[in-house]
Amino acid sequence: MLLPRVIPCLDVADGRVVKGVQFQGLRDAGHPVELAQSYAEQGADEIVILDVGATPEERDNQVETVRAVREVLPLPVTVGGGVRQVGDAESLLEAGADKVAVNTAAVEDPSLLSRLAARFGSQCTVLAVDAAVDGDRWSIVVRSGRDRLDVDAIDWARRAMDLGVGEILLTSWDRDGTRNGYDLELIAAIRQAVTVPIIASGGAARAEHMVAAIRAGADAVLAASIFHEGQYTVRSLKEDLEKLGLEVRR
Ligand code: 0VR
Repeated sequence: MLLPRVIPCLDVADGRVVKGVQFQGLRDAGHPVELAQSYAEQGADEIVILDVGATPEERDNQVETVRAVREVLPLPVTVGGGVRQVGDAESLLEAGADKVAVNTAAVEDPSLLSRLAARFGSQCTVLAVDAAVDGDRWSIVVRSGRDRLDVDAIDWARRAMDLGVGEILLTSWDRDGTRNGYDLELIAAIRQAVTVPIIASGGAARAEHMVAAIRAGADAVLAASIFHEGQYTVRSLKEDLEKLGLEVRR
């Protein structure tokens, strides 16, 4: 059993880290390079940088942000947001990203996933699934939560794995920014459906939430709010995880 990864997430718009609730009400949370550097110093295992801006210009900014982050830290970096074609992924990987996460563009054209995996390898190809509770199932949301589609999130994750995806970044839209804990049923359902690693995302407030997500089947736990608002450092959270009996990477 691999040791679980603790992954801070930087949602970036207009060159600044932002944070909201259910992708709304985005507030400034700092500078991406400075935050990435401090999280690395605190013991983060990996960083996710999500471009949550809405414009093509943001995509160019994102490449520069990745380059600047890569210059100051050696950690694995996954980058997502606005990746629409192989060329977008290539620019980000060339700038120093290790993995690229795709959501909306893959829903519109699932073959993008197999083309990314064929070109760069499955280990670089991450499917971002933003899932919202929809009766007794979960539907996917795209375009930064603006559109909810009649697509079952579990079926979509399974299909994406068959298309060559190497990891699932699983965000609960309902839990995002709420501090109510991860959607454990969603994690368990996706765990049943895929054999690739799952990064749980959305809702983390404390170590207990992360332990529950790992026990539900996640291989890694992502958080944004609690790190940006300073309640915890990555180090203090890892100490809490160890007190709860969860062995983590030093
Ligand atoms: P918390 O740990 O609950 O703050 O959230 C972790 C994770 O859900 C967020 O960092 C991020 O994945 C939310 N995603 C999106 C977005 C945030 C703002 C706008 C758009 C998106 O499209 O994923």
